[in-house]
Amino acid sequence: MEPLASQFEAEAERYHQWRTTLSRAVHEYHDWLERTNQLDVQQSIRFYDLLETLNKGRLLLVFLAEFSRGKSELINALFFSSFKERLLPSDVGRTTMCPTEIFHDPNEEPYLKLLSVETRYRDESIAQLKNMPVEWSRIRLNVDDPKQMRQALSALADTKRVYALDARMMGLIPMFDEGTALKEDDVVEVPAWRYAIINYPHPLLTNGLSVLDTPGLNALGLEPELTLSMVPNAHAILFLLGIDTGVTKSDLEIWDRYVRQGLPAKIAVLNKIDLMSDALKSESEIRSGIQRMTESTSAQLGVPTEKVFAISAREALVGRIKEDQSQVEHSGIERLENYLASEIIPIKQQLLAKAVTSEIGGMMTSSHKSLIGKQQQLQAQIKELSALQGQSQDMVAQLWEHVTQEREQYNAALAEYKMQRMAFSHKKKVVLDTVDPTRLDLLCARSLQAINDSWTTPGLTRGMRELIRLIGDEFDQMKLAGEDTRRLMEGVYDTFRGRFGFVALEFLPLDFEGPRAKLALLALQTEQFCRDPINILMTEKRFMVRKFWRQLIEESRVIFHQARTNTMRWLTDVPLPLETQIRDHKVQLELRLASLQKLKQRDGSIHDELNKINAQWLDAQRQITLITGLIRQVRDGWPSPEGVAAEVRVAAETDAIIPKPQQEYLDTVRMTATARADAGVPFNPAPR
Ligand SMILES: Nc1nc2c(ncn2[C@@H]2O[C@H](COP(=O)(O)OP(=O)(O)O)[C@@H](O)[C@H]2O)c(=O)[nH]1
Ligand SMILES: [Mg+2]
Repeated sequence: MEPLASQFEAEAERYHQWRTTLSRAVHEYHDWLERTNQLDVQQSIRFYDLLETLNKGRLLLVFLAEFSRGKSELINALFFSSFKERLLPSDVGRTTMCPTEIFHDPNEEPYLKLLSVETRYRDESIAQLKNMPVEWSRIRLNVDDPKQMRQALSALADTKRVYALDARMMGLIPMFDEGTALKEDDVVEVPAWRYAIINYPHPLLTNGLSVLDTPGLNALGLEPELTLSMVPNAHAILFLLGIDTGVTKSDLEIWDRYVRQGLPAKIAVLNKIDLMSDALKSESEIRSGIQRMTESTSAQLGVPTEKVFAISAREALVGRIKEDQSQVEHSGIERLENYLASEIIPIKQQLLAKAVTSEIGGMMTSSHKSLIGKQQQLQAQIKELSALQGQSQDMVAQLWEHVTQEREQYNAALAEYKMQRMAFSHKKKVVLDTVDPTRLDLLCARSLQAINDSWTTPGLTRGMRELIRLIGDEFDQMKLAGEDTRRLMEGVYDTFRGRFGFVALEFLPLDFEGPRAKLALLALQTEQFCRDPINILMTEKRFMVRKFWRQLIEESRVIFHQARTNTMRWLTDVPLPLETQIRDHKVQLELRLASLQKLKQRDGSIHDELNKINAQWLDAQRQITLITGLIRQVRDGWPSPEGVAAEVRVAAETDAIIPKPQQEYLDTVRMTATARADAGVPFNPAPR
C-alpha cells in the first residue's frame, strides 16, 4: 500500500476498530437484557436493526463537479494508484459517462456492474433496480491483472447511438438538444450505461468508505434520485474545480443547486495546479498565484480557505505510479487526504453513535436507573433490618405489619396503573394512526389533485407545496398527540415517585426535527427545479417533471417513514423505565416481606437475612458496573469538545443560507452536543 495514504488509512482502521467495539457493547447489553429476562420480541428486533446499521454503516463521499474537472483522475490517485495504471477512464473526449459507486463488500468477489441506459424507460428507481440482478451486466474484476481491470473499467466511458426519438423518450434529450431541432430519426450519441457499481478491495473501502463519482451538471439533472436522495444523504461532498477555468457559471450552478444548502460536509478542491507551472516564473510566484486562486474560490463559494485544497490529481497519480515522493508532495494530495482522515471519518462516527443512543440509549439509561433504584431499596432494607438487631419480637411484628400495608397500597396503585395503561394504549393508537403509511398515500393523492393533471412545472410546484404543507401539518398533529401522551405518563411517574420513592426520570419529548429538516430541503430543491428555465420552457420536459415527482414521492415516503420510526420508538421508550421500576419494586417488596415473615416465625436470624441482602446488593453493584461500562463505550463515540466546536462552526457558516426548520434542527444538534459536553452525567440519549 502507498505509505502516503497512511493517515487516512490509519484513521479508517481506527474507525473500523471503534465500530467493532461498539457492536460488541451492543451485543453484550442485549445478552444482559436476555439473561435478566428483560427482552421482548419488539426490542430484539430493534437490536437486530441496530447491529445491521452498525455493520453496514458506510461513509459516503460524493465527487461532484462539472465534467472534466478531474474527478475520475482524483479517484484514480486516491484509490487505484497501486495498479500502476490509470484505471478509471479520464481523458479528453473519453471520460466516465455515468454515475459510478465504488465500495467494498468482502462477501463478494470484485466486480463491475452496469445498468443499461434503457432502464430509463421504466418507472423503477435505481435503488429499486439494485435489487434486480437481471437488470445489470456483471463483469468480474481480476485485481491481479491491471490490464484486465483497465479494460473492464473502460466500459464506464461507453456511449451508444440511438434515434433522437428514443433519446427523448428516455429523457436524455436536454443533454444533446441545445435548441437544435432534431428530427425523430436523427441519430444521437448517448451514454450506454445509466449507473455503475464497482466492488473493489481497497483498505479504505473495506473499512467502510464508499465513493460516488458523478458526471457533470447535465447528467446530474437527469437523475432526480441522485440530487434528491444520494447527494443530500452523503456524509461529505468533494467539489472539484479546475484552476485553469476558475469558478465558472456552470460550476456555480452545481454548487448553488446541489451543494450549498445541504447538510453534508463540504470540501472544495482546486485541481490541475500543475497547469500553473511556468518556466519563466519562480516557484514562489507560482505559489502565490495558486494562493490567490484559492482565496478567490473560497470567496466565491463561501467556503473557508482551509477547506479549499489546491492539488494536482494528475501529478499525484503519476507521482504514485512512478513512486516519486517529491512529485506526490508537490501535488498537494496529502493535505487533502489528511483532512479527509481527520474530519470526515469522525462525522460518520458521530452519526453511528447517535444511531446507537437513539435506538437503545433510553433503554440503557433506564436499565442504569432501575439498578440504582434497586440498590437504594436494598440499602434501605439493610438499614431497616440492622435496626431490628437486639429488638424485641414485637418490633419485628410491627415492621411486618407496616410492610404488609405498604404492599397493599402498592397493589392498589398497580390496579390504578392498569387503568392509566389502558388510557396510554388508547392515546398511543391515536398517535400511531397519524403515522400510518396509508395516511401518506392519502396525502399524495390530495397533492396530486393540486397538480390537476397538468404535468407542467407550475402544476408540480402547486402539487409539491401542497404535499409539503400536508406532511408538515401531519407532523404537527403527531407532535400534539405525543405531548398529550407524555403528560399522561408524566403524571403517572410523579405518583410513583411521590408515593413509593421511585428514581427520578426525565422525559424526552417526541420530536421531528430530523424529518422536518429533510422536508424543508426537499421543498427548496423542488422550488429550484421549478424555477429552472429548462424545466419551464420545454414541453418534452413533462417526462422529467413526472420523473421528478416520482422521486419526490419516494423521498417523502422515506421522511414519513423516519417520522414513523421515531414515533414508534418513542412510544415504546416512554413507559419502559417506569414499568421496569414497577416490576423491580414489586419483587423487592415481596422479598422484604418474605424475609420479615421468616424472622417473625423465628425461622431465620437477622444476621443470615442481612447476608442475603448484602449479596443482592453486591450483585446489583456488579450489574451497575457492567452497564456503566457499556454506557461509557457507547458514549465514547460522542464528539469531543473540539468536535462540538466544529459542529458550531459548521452551523455558523451555514447560518445565512439554511432554511429555518433546518437551522432549528442544527441548533438542536448543537445544543444537545454542548449540553452533553458540559454535563458530568454518564449519559444523555440522542436527539431523535
Ligand atoms: N493538467 C492536468 N490535467 C488533469 C488533472 N486532472 C485531470 N486532468 C485532465 O482533465 C481531463 C478530465 O479529467 P477527468 O478525470 O476525466 O474529469 P471528470 O470528468 O471530472 O471525471 C482529462 O484529460 C484529465 O487528464 C490535473 O491535475 N492536471
Ligand atoms: Mg469522470
